[in-house]
Amino acid sequence: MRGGKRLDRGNPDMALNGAVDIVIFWSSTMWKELSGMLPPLNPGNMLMIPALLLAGCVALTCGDQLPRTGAVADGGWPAGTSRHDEPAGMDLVWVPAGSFVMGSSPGEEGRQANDSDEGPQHLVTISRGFWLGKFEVTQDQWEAVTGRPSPAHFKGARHPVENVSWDEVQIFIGRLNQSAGSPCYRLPTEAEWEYACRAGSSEPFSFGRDNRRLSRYAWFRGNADRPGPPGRTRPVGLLRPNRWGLHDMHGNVWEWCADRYTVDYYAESPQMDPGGPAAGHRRVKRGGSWFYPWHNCRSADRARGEPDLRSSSVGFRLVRDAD
Ligand SMILES: [Ca+2]
Ligand SMILES: [Ca+2]
Repeated sequence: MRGGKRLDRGNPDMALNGAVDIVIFWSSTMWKELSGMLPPLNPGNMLMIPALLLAGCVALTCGDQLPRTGAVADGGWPAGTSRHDEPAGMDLVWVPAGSFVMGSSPGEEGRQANDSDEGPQHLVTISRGFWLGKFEVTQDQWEAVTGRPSPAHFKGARHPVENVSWDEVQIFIGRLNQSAGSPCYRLPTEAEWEYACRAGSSEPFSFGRDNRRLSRYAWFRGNADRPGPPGRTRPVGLLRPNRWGLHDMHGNVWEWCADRYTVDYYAESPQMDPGGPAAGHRRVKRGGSWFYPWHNCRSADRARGEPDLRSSSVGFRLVRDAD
């Protein structure tokens, strides 16, 4: 059985905003590097500045090593194109191929002393576009696929399923692939997850750097306990999506990724489609949750868990590979 074909074209403005963010980031990075090479400014060498800026713009346009923006169409769909997928009963969003700077700098606001695993920042290329769940997998979807009651601690058909281990998610994916007739569903890699979470932004959050705005996008410790009972998940999709139309990437529940976790992986990961270290027992989870403070919801924050860990803070969303 194949997935539904209903397509909803993405908003080109959302994609363009992401492109502008990346160009600004790389322009400022290039300027910092260039300014470190310059002699002290005086009327004679100030004439160099326009020439260097022009050279920088040419390099941004032509350089093979510089990132393509996340706005480049891939497979014929712009970022944010949505699709309803019948086998999984999920809404999916198209994430186009592209490149981004993964990780955070040591000075990023909110990065903690034990967040050194977010560095070094490095260029990553996602070579193939993919469909990603618009929402975390919900309890009604879990029950439809498994035929069993949701194991979640916080009950609700449209709440994210949690209390599911990485190992149990693999069983869920196996059943879904069986019903789809092909191995098209999987967890995102950690790199795919961060790329999709950022949606073109190089700031700590997909919406920028002001964590006071996080309540508009994420359920986290700062807002998940009011109104109503202390801390809990909320139905998916109640808050604003990122620029590519993905909801709850920041907060609600942490999301399992496919990769194994090691603290120093970024020092050795390949640029093209990194898939995590070859060895290691723990698995990556991303995005923070209703129980965790704002800084754990940053796009670059990394966390890990044993593959048999069950927690009311941890759920997942799925990738469907392009047909
Ligand atoms: Ca989440
Ligand atoms: Ca962390």
